[in-house]
Amino acid sequence: MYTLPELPYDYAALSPYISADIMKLHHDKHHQGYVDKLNAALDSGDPSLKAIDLPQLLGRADLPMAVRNQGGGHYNHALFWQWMAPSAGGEPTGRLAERIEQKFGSFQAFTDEFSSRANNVFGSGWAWLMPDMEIVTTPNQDTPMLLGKAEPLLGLDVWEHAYYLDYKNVRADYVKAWWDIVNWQFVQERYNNLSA
Ligand code: MN3
Repeated sequence: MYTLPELPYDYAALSPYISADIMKLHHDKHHQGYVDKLNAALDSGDPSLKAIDLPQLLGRADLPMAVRNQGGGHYNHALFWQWMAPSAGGEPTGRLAERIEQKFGSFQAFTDEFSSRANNVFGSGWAWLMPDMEIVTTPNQDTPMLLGKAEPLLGLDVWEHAYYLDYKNVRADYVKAWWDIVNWQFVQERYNNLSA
C-alpha cells in the first residue's frame, strides 16, 4: 500500500514563491487523492502489479488508465516536494553544473529553454530535465518512463492546481518564481546516482 510522504518542510516554508494555502491543498488533497486512488486501483486490479516497483511499473505501456494516472501522480509529487526547498534556488555546482553548461551553453540558457518548454505545455502536465540533459514534457501525470526514458532529474508541475491561488492563470510568473526554490542539492544527488 502506498502512503502519502510528509512534506520535508512546513507548508509555509516556500512562501512567498508558493503559499501555505497551495502547499496544503496540493499535498494534503491532490497528492493524498493520487495515493488513495492508486491503492484502490491496485486493489481492484491485477495483483501482480502490486509487486512491481513504482518507477518500473510506470514504464509499462499496458497499464490500466487509473494506475497510470494515479501512480504517475504519486510518483511525480513525491519527488516534486523534494525538488523544492526553502532558502534554495541559485545554481547547481560541480559535475551537474558542468554538464548543463556543456549542453546548453550557460545555466541561464538552460533555465530559459526549460521555462519555455514548461510554459508551452498545453493544458496540464509536467516539464522534465533528464539525466542525459534532454528536456521533455508530458501531459497529465505521465512520467518520462512511460516514453521509455529514464527517471527524471528534475521536474516542474504545471497543472493549474500548482499555482492558480498564487498566480491566477499566469503560468509564466509561477515558472519564473519556481527557480528561486529549486533544491539543486537534491538534483545533484540524483544526478550522481542516476548518471553513474
Ligand atoms: Mn500537482
